Amino acid sequence: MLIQRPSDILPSEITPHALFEDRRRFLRDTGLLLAAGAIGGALPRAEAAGAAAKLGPLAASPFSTGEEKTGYKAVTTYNNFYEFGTDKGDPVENAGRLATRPWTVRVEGLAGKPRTFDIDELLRFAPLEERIYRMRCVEGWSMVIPWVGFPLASLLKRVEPLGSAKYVEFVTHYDPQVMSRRQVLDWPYTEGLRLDEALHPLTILTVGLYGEVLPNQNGAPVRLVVPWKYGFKSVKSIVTIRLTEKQPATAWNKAARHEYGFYSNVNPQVDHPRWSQATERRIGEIRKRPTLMFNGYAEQVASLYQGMDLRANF
Ligand SMILES: Nc1nc2c(c(=O)[nH]1)N[C@H]1C(S)=C(S)[C@@H](COP(=O)(O)O)O[C@H]1N2
Ligand SMILES: [Mo]
Repeated sequence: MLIQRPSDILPSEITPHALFEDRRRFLRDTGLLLAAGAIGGALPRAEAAGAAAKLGPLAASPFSTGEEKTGYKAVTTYNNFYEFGTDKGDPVENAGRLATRPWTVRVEGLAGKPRTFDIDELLRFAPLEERIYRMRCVEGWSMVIPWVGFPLASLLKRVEPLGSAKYVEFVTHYDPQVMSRRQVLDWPYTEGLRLDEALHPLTILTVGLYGEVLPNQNGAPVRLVVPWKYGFKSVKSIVTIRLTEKQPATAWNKAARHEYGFYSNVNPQVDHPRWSQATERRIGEIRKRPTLMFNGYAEQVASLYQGMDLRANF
């Protein structure tokens, strides 16, 4: 469907499948190879932390799916977090280097009461809920993840968005000391939502999964989850949330604008230029299952897009 002009070919090559970054290079680039050598090849592992702190008490959510959850192991070892390498197993190996304390999240822009929140304040900000959501990656796989978090709306309302605010921009942490220095994407990774999408009750900030504090590879200490959109909208390790008048640029759209649109709603009828989005493979299963419109959340979110051409606004 989308025809690429020659000038677009290079950025369009930047895809999860075309990317290659071997582990040695990652370690060398971040200076971890020496450190690893010094301790006899033992590598920093996020799970070395062992007992993740339990979160709770957790309220159950009516938005949770009753589908079988993807196992903890797969959820925490098969990840996309390109700042820590582009292979699925890289984040669990490398993200342990990220210090998640101290950490603040600045909520700013077109707001009456812009504020900086300490992460420990965010953990107590609103009653924590367990939200068991279907997640769908544009690469064609999906998972069911029991997140722990609270609606983004409760945080946004606290800063009192101005009438001129139409969008929300999310900026993530970037530290070349512990993250990849390869310009795989234009770091820091950024994303955006329309204000009504950001205020939708399904949109949550998550601080945990499986009842425990979020592992670094899943976006600690705080990460967005928007279950009706492709996974790349659910940005990890957020440091700034900005209310804006104009539609914000997004990291993947900047890298390949014909392939990753601003909306990125899960849509089995609109293929990625190089892959069908009609079916998906649930991690842990062999068979393919049909992908559902808005990832199965159409009843809750379709009205947000009434009258919009979802092919033009992909
Ligand atoms: N900062 C940041 N956030 C990110 C990504 C990333 O590379 N960097 N990858 C995205 C993609 S493509 C997906 S599918 C999900 C994966 O989340 P998970 O590893 O917790 O399943 O995180 C998203 N958030
Ligand atoms: Mo993804």
